[in-house]
Amino acid sequence: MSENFDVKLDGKSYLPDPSVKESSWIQDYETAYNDFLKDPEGHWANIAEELDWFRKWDRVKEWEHPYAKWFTNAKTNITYNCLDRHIFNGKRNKVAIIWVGDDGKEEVITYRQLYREVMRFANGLKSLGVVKGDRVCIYMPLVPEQIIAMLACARIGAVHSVVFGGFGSNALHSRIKDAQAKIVVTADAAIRRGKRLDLKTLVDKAVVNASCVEKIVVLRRMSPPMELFSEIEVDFNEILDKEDKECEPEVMDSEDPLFILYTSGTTGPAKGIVHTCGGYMVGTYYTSKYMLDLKESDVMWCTADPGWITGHSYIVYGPLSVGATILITEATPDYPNPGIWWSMIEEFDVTVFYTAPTAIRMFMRQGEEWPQKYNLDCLRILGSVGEPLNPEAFEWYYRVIGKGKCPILDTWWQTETGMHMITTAVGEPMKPGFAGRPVPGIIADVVDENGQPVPPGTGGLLVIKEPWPSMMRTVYGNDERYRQYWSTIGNYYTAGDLAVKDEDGYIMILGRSDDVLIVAGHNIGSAEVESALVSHEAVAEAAVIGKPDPLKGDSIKAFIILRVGYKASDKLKLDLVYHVRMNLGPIAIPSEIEFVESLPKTRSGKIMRRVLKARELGKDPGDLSTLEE
Ligand code: 6R9
Repeated sequence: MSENFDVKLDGKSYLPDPSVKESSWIQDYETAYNDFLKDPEGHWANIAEELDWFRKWDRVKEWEHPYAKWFTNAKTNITYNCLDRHIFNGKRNKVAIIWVGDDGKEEVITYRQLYREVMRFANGLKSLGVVKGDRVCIYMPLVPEQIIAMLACARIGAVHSVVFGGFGSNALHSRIKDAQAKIVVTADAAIRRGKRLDLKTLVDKAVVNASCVEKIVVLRRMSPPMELFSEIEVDFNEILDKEDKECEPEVMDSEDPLFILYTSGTTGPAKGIVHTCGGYMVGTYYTSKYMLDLKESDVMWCTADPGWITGHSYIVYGPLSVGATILITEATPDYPNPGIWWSMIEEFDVTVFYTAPTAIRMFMRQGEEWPQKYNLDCLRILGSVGEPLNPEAFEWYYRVIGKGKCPILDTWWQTETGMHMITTAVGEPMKPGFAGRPVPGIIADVVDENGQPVPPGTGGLLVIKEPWPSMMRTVYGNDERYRQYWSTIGNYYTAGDLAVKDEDGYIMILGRSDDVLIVAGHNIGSAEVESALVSHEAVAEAAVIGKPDPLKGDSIKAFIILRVGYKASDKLKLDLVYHVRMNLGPIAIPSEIEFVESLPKTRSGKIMRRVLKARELGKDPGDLSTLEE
């Protein structure tokens, strides 16, 4: 099928100032990539050497398709690398976390304080009977205690399963049961846009018929404090206070599980992705340092929630293992006004900012005047993740936020991959619309259904050809599902995304393969048509689906959110059709356009096209647990 793909690559690129490259950790992408190719295991061993281990590995990699082991028999603890190592290297008083509440309240936590809190909570968990290998479900708002709970689990070898605090009780219930969690750590409430959202009542519902749960630990933030009734409920701060202040890190085998994380599930029921201690640690440390170019002096703000892989890897484990300062906030991007995030960048001197295209497009819709009110000169690096960063959004981000001086890293990766896989290293030419090239250490390609590479400009399936340290090890309780990832296309890891490569090896992501449109025998990625629509001045966001058409196979229907100041009209519809025709050609023209106020998205901000399609065709949309209300 992929032979029919014809993607327009216009070859426009941006070159950052040479000083960016000179001061970057990676220095030169091509040299780094070629060095990796010459000695793949040496590449990973060198990175692992930068971290602390209780015992070094016997072998860097053992690979028996589709099962990989990395840093065999090595012993470590990821919290040792995120905390103790900095404490013993003169950075006790360096700020680890800056937290800003929904109401503007602030908390600043040094590495020493974080280290102490983690050890105390780890001891608290032990006092509840938690031992190495037990699963602990963390269902919390974005507060420092959420990170403390994650690190405390890792400290004692308990496997955390963080469930995003915006999920409802059904989603929480199924995740608790699937992981057979012994403990649920939660809070009385989250605060969003000035409103209190009860979490504890949702936990109460979720634990009905989940007999695995022995205790519920509740962080009480509100006053008067919520009463704790049954004997299974315990107070977060009480278990902190009772215990011993020291907690040695559990000696973890490199291949011991570190966490389970359920995927965002744009296309089906959630899967419990399992990551291990050693490989995940090396992968997130490596990409935080060499891709995001993170230095200890940086203030990194990744706007995800730790409840997603982006938060696990680039709020918690990556930046803390590098020793940077992280900013986290419970504040939403447009409350009390759409300037709130930019004001925080100015106020806290954020240097590395990492967000999602959905947020960027939301800001574009609000207009440039909001970011222009603030001084954003502190920014050094900008990142994007989660969906294709369409050229229009790239250019806005580059010009309005980065003032034309910050490299933009459009990072392609997945819950399953644990770390960045494809991006444009800092200092390299950036091509709007393209994520970039494989991270040194990764062999990625675009292939047809038989696993044969397709020529540049031809669309195909994105695969990873060789194992990497932070790859998932299994799907919890469903190893068969894991094996499918490595057996769909040849012996490669199949990501489920469509992509196209250009002559320079840059990869553009065209969308999920389930969202492909087949119009008159031509394959069209949903992202291509959406990008063309978003490049029209009136369009803030677009989602397209294929509707069965007796003549064409699929006919394209587009759902459009307009930018502030534009009105829906038939004239505008015609303009949009003309615009797509000029950009992509007649084949990609939407036959129907509907103006909408919002689009169905996952709680992590990805458009759920299958929901639009099911609605449109009057079919069952399938699992909706990840759908944002
Ligand atoms: C990190 C994360 C993974 C899916 C992935 C792809 C999409 C992520 C992207 C991107 C285009 C990017 N995706 N980053 N598409 N460009 N830079 O989002 O993990 O929630 O597991 O989603 O997200 O479709 O396959 P996850």
